[in-house]
Amino acid sequence: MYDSIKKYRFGKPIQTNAVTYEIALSTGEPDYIQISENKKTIEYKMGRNDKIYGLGEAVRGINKRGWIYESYCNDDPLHTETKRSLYGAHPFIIVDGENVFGLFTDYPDKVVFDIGYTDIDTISVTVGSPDYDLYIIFGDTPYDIVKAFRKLIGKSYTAPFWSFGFQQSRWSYYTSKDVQSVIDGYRDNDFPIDAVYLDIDYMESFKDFTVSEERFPEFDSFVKEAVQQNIHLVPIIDAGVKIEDGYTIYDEGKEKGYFCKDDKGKDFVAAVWPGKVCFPDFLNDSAAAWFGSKYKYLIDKGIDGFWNDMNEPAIFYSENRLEKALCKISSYKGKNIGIYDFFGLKDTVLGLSNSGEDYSAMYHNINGESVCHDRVHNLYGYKMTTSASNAFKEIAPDKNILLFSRASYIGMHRYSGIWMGDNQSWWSHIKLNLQMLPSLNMCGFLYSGADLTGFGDNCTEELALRWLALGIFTPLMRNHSALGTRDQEYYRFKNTEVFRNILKLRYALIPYIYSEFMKAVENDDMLFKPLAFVYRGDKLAEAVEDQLIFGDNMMIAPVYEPNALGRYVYIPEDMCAVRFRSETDFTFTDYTKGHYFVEIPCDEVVVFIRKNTLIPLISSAPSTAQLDYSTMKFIGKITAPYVYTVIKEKGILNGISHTEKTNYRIIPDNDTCVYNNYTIE
Ligand code: MIG
Repeated sequence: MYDSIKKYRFGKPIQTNAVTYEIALSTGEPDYIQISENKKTIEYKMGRNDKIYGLGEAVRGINKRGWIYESYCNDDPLHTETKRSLYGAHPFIIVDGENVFGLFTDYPDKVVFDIGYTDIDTISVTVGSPDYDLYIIFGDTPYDIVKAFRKLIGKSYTAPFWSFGFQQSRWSYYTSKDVQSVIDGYRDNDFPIDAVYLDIDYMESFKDFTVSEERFPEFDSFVKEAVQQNIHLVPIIDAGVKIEDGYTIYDEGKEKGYFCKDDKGKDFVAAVWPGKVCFPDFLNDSAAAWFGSKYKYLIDKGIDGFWNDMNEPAIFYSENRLEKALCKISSYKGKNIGIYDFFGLKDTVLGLSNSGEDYSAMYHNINGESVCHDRVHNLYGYKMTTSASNAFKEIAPDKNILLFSRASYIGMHRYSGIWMGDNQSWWSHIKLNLQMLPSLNMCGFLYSGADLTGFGDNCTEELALRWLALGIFTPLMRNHSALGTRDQEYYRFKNTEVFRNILKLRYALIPYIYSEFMKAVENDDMLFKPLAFVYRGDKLAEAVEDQLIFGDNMMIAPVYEPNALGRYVYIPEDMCAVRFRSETDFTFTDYTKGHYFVEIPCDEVVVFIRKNTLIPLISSAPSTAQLDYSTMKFIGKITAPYVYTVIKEKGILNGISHTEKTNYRIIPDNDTCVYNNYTIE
C-alpha cells in the first residue's frame, strides 16, 4: 500500500500528527508536477476533463474544479459559494484525469488551492513558507487513492452507538425547564430522540466547566433524570477562558502560564462570549493535558458527550486592535470625512473579528519554543479536541464519550467528529450538506452532519422536511438553530405525523447506518461515495453531483428544491427503489439503468437499493437504547443467496467501541422483497 505513497520534505515542517505511519523520504517528483524553486508553489496543468476531489469541509460541489479555496480554519457563518474557507482545514486533493494522484500538503498554516481560478487549466497549491511535508499518492482510481490516504492518516473516530440516534439542539435552551419541555415535546408526541444539547447559556457567565446554579439548579440530578428518559445531555465547551479572578480555570491557567501569549510575553487577551478571555495554549502539551482534565467536572455529573466550539479560534475582537480602532474612529470626530474614509472606518469595525493580525500577535509555547500562532493556526481546534479525547481515556475509560468539534485539521478525524458549522435555512444548503459528506469522508471525517433545519435564519416546514430526508442518513443527525430564529424542533410543525414517520425511519435504519459506518471505519473506507467512485467509466454517473452511494448497498437522491414534485435521478445500474411512507408502509419499484424523473412527495423518503443486495430494517424505538434487534428484517431484491454483516456496539474499552459482527444469510424468494427469515452464521 505504501509503495504508492511518496513523501517529500521541504524546510523544517511543524509536526501535525496528521499521518500515523512513518514513510521514507523521496526525492524527484513526477514530471507532470512542477514545484517552484522556492518550494512554495506546486503546479499542475489539468486536462480538459480532469476532475478534482477532496478538500473536506469546503463550499461548492464534489468536483472542486473552478474555484480558489484556502485550507484555513475560519469562523464564517455565511457559507456562500464565493467563500474560500470554512472551519476545517483539509489540505488534500485528488486529481482524476490523464494522471491520477492525490496531493496532501501537511502544513498547519494557510494553504491556497487555486483550482482553475486564476488560470482555468491550472492547479496551483501555495504555502506561506516552504516548510511542509508533501505526500503524493498514486493509484488507478481516486477511490483507491482515498483508501491509501485514509490508511496513511489512521482509523477514523468511532462515535458511541447512542449518538446515531436523533439529537435536538438550539442556541439556547436557557433553563432545565426549557430542556425538559423539549424532551417532553418529543416524547409526548411519540418521536424518537437520544440527546438534547446545552449551548453556551447553561454556563455561568459563559465560563467553561461551570453550570449556572440559577438556571440549572441541581444539575447532577437533572442529568440523571435525563438519563432515565434515555436522553443524553451534550454541553458545549468554548475555547476561550473568561478572565475573572477567583474563577479556578482562569486562575490556574494564568498561574501555570498555560495561556497563549502576546509578543511581549503577556497573556494574549481577546473577547468572545464571556467578554475578555485568554486562550489555553493547546499546542503546549502540559496546558492541553490540564485543560482536558477539566472535562471531568461535567463527566462526574453524568455527562457523556461534548461539542467543542469557537476553536479556530474565533475572536470577536482583541484588546489591542480594539484600542487602535477606537483611536482611529475618534480621530475622525468633528471632521468632514470623505466617502472612502467612511468606508475605511466601516471596515475598521467589521474587520475587528477573526483578524489575521490578531493571529499574528498570538504565541504558543511548543516544547519550550515560542511559536507564532500563524505557523500553527490550523492545529488549534485539533489540539483542543485531542486534549479532551486524551483526557477522556483517563477520566472515564469505560465510556465512549461523544466528541465533535467545529475547527479541525486532518488527523483530528482519529479523535472526534465535526459538524458543518453555522449554515443557514437555505435550500442551497441541503445540497451543500450532501456534497460535503463525501469530501469529508475522503479526509477521514466520518462522524459528521449539518445543522438540520439550518442554523441561521428561519426554516419553513417544507425545508425542514426535505432536509430531514437527507439528515436521517448522516451519522450526526442533529437539529440545531441560532439565537433569535423561530422554533424549529420537529414536533412543532403542523404535519407532526410526517415528521414522526421520518424520524422513526431513521431508527429503523440504524442497523444499516451503524454497520456501514463501522465498516467504513474498519476498512478506511467512505460511508458516502460519489457515484463517480463506484461507477467509474460511466460518464453520466461520473457527472452526478447530487446523489450519493450510502454504505455499500444504497443510493440516496434527496430533493433540495422548494415546491418540487420530485427530481431527476440517474440510476447507474439496475436498482430497486423503496418508497417509504413510514417504517412499516413502503413499496418497491424496479428501475433499470438510465435517467428518470422520480416523484417524491414531501411525506415520503425514497432510497435506491443496489441489485442483489438487501438492507436491514428493525422496528423503531423511542431511543437507541430501546432498539430490539430481534425485530430485524431485510428488504430489497435478490436472485442469489445474500449475506449481510450487522455490526452492533457490544461494549467499550478505553473509550473505544467494541463491536459484535453477525452474518445474516438470506435466501431469495421471488415472491417477496421483505425477508423475515434468515439464518445467522
Ligand atoms: O458565536 O454557542 O457554531 O453552533 O450555537 C456563535 C453559540 C457561537 C457558534 C456555533 C453554534 C453555536 C453558537 N456558536
